[in-house]
Order: sequence, then structure tokens, then C-alpha cells
Amino acid sequence: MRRTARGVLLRNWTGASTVPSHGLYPHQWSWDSAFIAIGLRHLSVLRAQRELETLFTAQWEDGRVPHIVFNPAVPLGAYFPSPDFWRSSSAGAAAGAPAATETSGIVQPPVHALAAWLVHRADPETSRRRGFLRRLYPRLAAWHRYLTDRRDLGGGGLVAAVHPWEPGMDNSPCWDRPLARIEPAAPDTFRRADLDHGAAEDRPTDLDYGRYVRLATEYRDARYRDAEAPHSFAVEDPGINALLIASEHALASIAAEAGPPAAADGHRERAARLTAALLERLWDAEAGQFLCRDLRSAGSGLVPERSAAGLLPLIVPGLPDDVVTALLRTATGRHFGLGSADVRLVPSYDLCGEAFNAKRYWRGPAWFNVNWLLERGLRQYGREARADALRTAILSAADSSSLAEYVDPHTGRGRGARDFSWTAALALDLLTSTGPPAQTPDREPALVHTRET
Ligand code: 2M8
Repeated sequence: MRRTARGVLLRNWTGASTVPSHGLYPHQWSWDSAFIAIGLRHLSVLRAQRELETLFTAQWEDGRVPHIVFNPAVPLGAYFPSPDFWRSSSAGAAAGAPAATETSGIVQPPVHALAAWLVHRADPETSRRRGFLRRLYPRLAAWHRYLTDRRDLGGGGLVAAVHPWEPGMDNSPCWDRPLARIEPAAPDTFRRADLDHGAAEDRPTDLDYGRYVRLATEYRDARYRDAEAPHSFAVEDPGINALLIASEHALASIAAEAGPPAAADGHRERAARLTAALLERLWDAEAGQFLCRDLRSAGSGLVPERSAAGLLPLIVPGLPDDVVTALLRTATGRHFGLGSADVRLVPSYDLCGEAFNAKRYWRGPAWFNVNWLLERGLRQYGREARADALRTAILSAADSSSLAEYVDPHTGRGRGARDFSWTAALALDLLTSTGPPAQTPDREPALVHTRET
């Protein structure tokens, strides 16, 4: 398993970063790279540092970290939407997009500070020698500032996603209502490349794609300036906000190690404010989980759909006991089935929900990054036995599915791409850094040597 995961990460490395999968996703993706770095640190800390550094060289001057950094060597038709759709270097110039690198204009969940901290901890000496955190800290801080200052569209202290791709859970049923108001782009105005690699019944529908294209076009036409863009889709997602809080805590540790000494307290305070806003705006006691808030609906109400994003706040430290207890009850109950006989991994969406589909992308299948985050959350709240069982289940599904992009939550059968980078990276991480307390950590020496630049 370790050898297979390592092989996938080596093959998917393109010289300065890692593709999620050569066929379906042939460029660098933002939150993928964070998860990939978390696994790569067990193979080569230099390569793990480089993964994050490459991503941050494409950061915009307004602080945003684009969700895709395009590889100019890949033909335009290999992925849609391609650089000639986003036109970041021209349309994004006013927002500070880099002139020499083409990127998308939207973002993905901010897992990067957490990843940077874990990469540093894997080999603090090399990290200090290379000034890894010292160089990355201002960029990470600017990234978080972009989210908190320019994306608080609801005015309640949380970050809003302006495109269904931003929370990373593209076609989650949580977006069905907010998306229903969006006029889809005409099907003959774009060509999907994803269907060249994935089965149509696994992927989002053409109607969904038409809406994704419309929203991205509107943002681009507003030159990616948040104050001027219509943002006709604006949703506060518990996943993005929980990851921001976890990363804000990591940023406090990074600041204490390599930033201005006074900054650590500021990050802790910001994490506390975000946590209060998360509880205030997205916690639904009756549902026993966090929900999304649709800022463009009448009354800006909560969306009555249960996605696994609503459990991700388990990675946020310091939640009230009653919230943790309720989250665990929901995770292990009929909606998500954690630990039950007919559920291998926690599904991306409510097993009892009307829209549940065990095959179609983020409408039911289980994803490895989500389960890895939940495993971490369970451990953080002292549920070691549950965390150990989930760890075993993740590793077994990763192994039997050939490191698939996602799996059927009931059978564990692989779907989507195989040899998927974050599945390999997170499996490697679980094999290496955590596990039942009785097990001796099995650290391998660095196996890959990259040139230091
Ligand atoms: C999927 O998203 C991309 C668009 O960003 C796509 O469907 O083409 C999602 O699973 C997302 O979370 C992931 O980062 C990306 C690459 O793995 O693929």
C-alpha cells in the first residue's frame, strides 16, 4: 500500500507540483495540493514544501489563491474551463492576477496553513534552513485576509463561496436551490472535457455545468472584483469556514515560529471570532449538524440539506461539548452511518436524502479527504476508538479501490479517477503519522530527493 501510494505521488508529480490525476485533472488544484503536501512530507519534505510554494507563486495581489494553476504545456482542450475561458492575466489584472501564469479566478477551501504547518513539523530543521515558513507566512496571512475581508458577503463574519466549485463539493445537493435561480449558459457555448475521462452518470449533469459556466462568466466579466461582481450565487459553507478556522490556528503556530511575534495572538483571536460566527450562523441544533446558508434566498435562510461539510467543523478546536456530542450522534446515525455495518466510509451527502446517489460525484459517494478530516476531528475530541476504526476503513477502501478519487459509500467500490493524488497522499499520511496508540510510528527515511531551489 505504501509502495503503491508512493508510486502514484511520484508519477503525478510534474516537476514543481502534483496533478490530482493525469487524465481528468491535468493541472494544479489548490486544496488538492494542500492534501498532497500533507502526504508528500513523508516522502520528501522538499517536494512537499515545493508543492505549496508553487501554488503560492500564482497567488493574486488581492490575496486570493486561485483554485487552478494551469500548466502551459497541457493542450487547451484537455480540461474545461481552460485558461482561455478564465483569462486571468487580462480579466484578472485589476484584481492583481499574475501576468505570467494563467489561473482560474475562483478559490477553494483554505487548507494550506494547516498543510504548511504539518509539512514544517515533519522536518523543522530543513524548514528553518530554507526559510519555508518565513517566506510562506505573509502569503498565507494575505490569503486568509482576502477571505475574511472580501468574502464576508453576508456581513456576519463568515466567508461566502461564490461558485459551487469553491467549497470543493461541486454538485452537492446543497447547491440545488441556490443554483435553481441561475440561468444556465447555452450548451453549445462550451465543451465539457470531463466526459472524455469520466462516466456521465458519475459526473455533474449538463444543466449543472451550464450554471457553473454562467457564474464563472459573470465573475470574469466583473474582472474578478468582489465588490463589483453580481455574485448571484453566495453561500456560507461550513466546510470552507471550518477549514479556515483550523488553518487560522495553524497560522498562529506558524506566526509564533516564523512570523512577527505579536501576530500569533491576532490569529487566535480571529479563529475565536470565526468559531463564534460559525456557531451563530450555521449551527442547526435540530438537525444536529452545521448547514449552509444561502445568502441570495429570501431571508438568507439555512439550506435544509445535510452534506458531510456540515460535519467538518469537528476539526475546529474548542467547540462546545453539546455541539460535539450532537455532531457525533449525527455522524453515527442513519444520515451518515459512521461505524455501521452497511457503510464503509462517511458519504458526502445524507444517506436518507432525496437527492442521494451513491455514484454521482458529490451527491453521495465517499471522499478520502472528507474522511481524513473527520478522522482527525474524532481524534481531536478524544474519540480514539472511532478514529482508529475510521482510519482502518479509509486505508482498506483506498487499497481495494486502487486509490480511487471516491468510492460508493456502501460497497467501497472505486469510482471516478484511479491513482488519485490526494487519496494516495492521505493514505500515506494515515499509514505514517497516526494510528492506534499501541502501534509504533513507522517513519521511512526520505525516498525522493529534489534539488533545492
Ligand atoms: C473536482 O472539481 C473540479 C473543478 O474544480 C472538476 O470537477 O472539474 C472536485 O472534486 C474538487 O474538490 C477537486 O479539487 C477537483 C480536483 O481534484 O475536482
